[in-house]
Amino acid sequence: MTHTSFKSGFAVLAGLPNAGKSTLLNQVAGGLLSAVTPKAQTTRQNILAIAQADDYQIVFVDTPGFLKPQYKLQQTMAACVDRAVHEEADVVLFMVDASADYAPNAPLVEQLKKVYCPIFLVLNKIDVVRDPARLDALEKQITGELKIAKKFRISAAKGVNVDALKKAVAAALPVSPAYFPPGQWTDRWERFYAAEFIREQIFLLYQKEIPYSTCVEVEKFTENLGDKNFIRATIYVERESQKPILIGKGGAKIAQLRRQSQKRVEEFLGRPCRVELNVAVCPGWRDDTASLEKFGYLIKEEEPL
Ligand SMILES: Nc1nc2c(ncn2[C@@H]2O[C@H](COP(=O)(O)OP(=O)(O)OP(=O)(O)O)[C@@H](O)[C@H]2O)c(=O)[nH]1
Ligand SMILES: [Mg+2]
Repeated sequence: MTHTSFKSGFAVLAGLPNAGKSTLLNQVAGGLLSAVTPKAQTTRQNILAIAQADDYQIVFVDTPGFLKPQYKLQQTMAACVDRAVHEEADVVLFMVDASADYAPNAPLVEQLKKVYCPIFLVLNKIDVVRDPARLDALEKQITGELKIAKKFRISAAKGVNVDALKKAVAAALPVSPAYFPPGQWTDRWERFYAAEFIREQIFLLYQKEIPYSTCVEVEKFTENLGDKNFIRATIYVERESQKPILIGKGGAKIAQLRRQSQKRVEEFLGRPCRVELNVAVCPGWRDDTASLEKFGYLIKEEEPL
C-alpha cells in the first residue's frame, strides 16, 4: 500500500439519546472511552476515538444525543452535534435504536437533510429486535425521507456487524494523510476521562434529576503518590437540597460512588489509583454560561483571524 492511497477522515455518530452511539464508539475504539449508561443524555460533549489500520485512520466522533434544548447545557450539547455533523464529518452514521419508537427522530432527520457528506444508516440493537419485518419497514421509511448511502444492521453492544461497518466507513473516507500521529487513540487527557467516568458512575448509581444536575471537576491528578495515582474530584450539584441525596445516609452512597469510580478509573488507566470525592453546590450551573465554561462544556468562540 503506498501512502498515496491512505484514507483518513471523520465519521460522526449522530442519533437520539440512548441510540447506542457511545457503545459503538467503544466497540470501534477497542476500549471504553465513552461513558455508557441506560439513561438518556449521558454524553454531553463530542468524544473522539481513533481507529487505525495500515491503509486508513478513522476518527470516530461520539456526540450527545440529539434533542431540543431546554437549558444552556443542552444548547451546548446540541451545538456539539451541529458542529460535528455539518463541519467535521466526512461521513455521518445516523444511529437509530431499532427497538424504540422512531417518531422522535423527525427533527434530527431535518438536520441531516442539510448534510453534504454521505450518510450511513445504522440500525442498532438488532439483538433485541427479533422481527426482520420491523427492520425492513424502518429502512424503507428512513430511505424514503433521507438520502442514505449505505445501510447497516448492527448490535453495538454485542459487536455484531461492527467490523463490516468500520470497513465501509474507511472506504468512504477521502484519500488524506492521517489526522493524528500513529498510536494516538484520543485527543483528550486522562484528567478528562477520569471526570467522565466518575460522572458515568453517578448516572448508574443515582436516580431522577440527580445525574442531570451534577457535573464533575477533577482538581488534582497526581501521577506518583507512592505506588498509586491520586485523583481528587469535586461533584457539583445545582441545589443545596441535592447534597444530602448524593452523600446518602451516614455517607454510604458517596462511599459507594467513590469505590465504583475508583474501580472504573483504575480499569481505564490500567494502574492503581486513589480517588477522593468532594461535593459542592454550584447554583444553577446548567443554565449559567460562566459555569459551563468552567466545566469545559462551553468552548469560547475563537477570535476571527
Ligand atoms: N440490547 C442492546 N442494548 C444496547 C446496544 N447498544 C447500546 N445498548 C444499550 O443502550 C443504552 C444506551 O447506550 P449508549 O451507548 O449510552 O447510548 P448513547 O446513544 O450514547 O446515548 P446518549 O449519550 O444519551 O446520547 C445502554 O444501556 C447500552 O448498554 C445494543 O446493540 N443492544
Ligand atoms: Mg452517549
